[in-house]
Amino acid sequence: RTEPASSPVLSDIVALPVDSWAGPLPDAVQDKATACLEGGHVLFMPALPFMLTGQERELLRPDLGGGGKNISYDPRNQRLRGCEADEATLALLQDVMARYAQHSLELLHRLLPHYRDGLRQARTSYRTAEIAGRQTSWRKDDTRLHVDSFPSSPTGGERILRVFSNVNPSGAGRLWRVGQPFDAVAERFLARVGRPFAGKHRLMQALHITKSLRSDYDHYMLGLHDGMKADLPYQASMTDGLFEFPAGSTWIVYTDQVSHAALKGQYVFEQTFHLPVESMARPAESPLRTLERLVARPLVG
Ligand code: AKG
Repeated sequence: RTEPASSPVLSDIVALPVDSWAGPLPDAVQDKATACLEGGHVLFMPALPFMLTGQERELLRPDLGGGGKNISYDPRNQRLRGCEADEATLALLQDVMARYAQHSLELLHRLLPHYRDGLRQARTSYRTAEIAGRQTSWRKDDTRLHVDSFPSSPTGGERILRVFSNVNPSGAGRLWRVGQPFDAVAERFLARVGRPFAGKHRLMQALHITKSLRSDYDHYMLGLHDGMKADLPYQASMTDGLFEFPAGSTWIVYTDQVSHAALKGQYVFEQTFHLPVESMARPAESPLRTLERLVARPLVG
């Protein structure tokens, strides 16, 4: 880690002076953003709120998500999923989500211009449920430390980069825990993940368990995700790294690299992006290259 070891909690969170969704940013801010993000830090913009208009504030209702984790929006086809509401509310929500998708794309273009050609925008989500006390299976329980990996949507080694904005109307923060650096997590959990049997990835695709062919990389990443969440003594031993993202703030993080748990909070917007490892300034820092070093063989292709 590049930050001083004397501040173990804040060293994972790097504050940036970004206070608008548009307009140029100094080279020094861009360079710091790329280096810190790729080095496994969370970029925290305390003065960058995602604002809702008066009417849009009616969307701050827990029942809108129908008890699910996400209302999701696909900017590629403008489809909304996971929301139970009348036509007018759905139209309003669609506008807000499209605006968040647009704002977060512009923000990444300005902050990380180097990524522009490689960046692929995926789903936008709106999370209306209070995290604390939510009942889920252990695998879906995001209050346990984990790195992100999606069982049905393999990335084939591409990065998972996410932008979050806390829009809580009563000022409540979103409480996260940030865990060990990726190489420490990988060294600890990789040995427990068995090698996939020959033909497993094709079989899972044929059975529609995965939407595309899973790579060995996806297999190991899912193994880390599940291994971390299933290991309760490990979870209990990770007591540091708490950070509360205040209402009105925005943060950006490689969630496939930074082990994180979301412990408490309600009402957040989130936008997911993917990026090929080759588009990074330092591909050697990626989970793909780290895992390949540990298993001493290529994990995709
Ligand atoms: C995840 O989506 O992987 C989480 O851990 C949840 C983060 C959040 O909603 O704050």
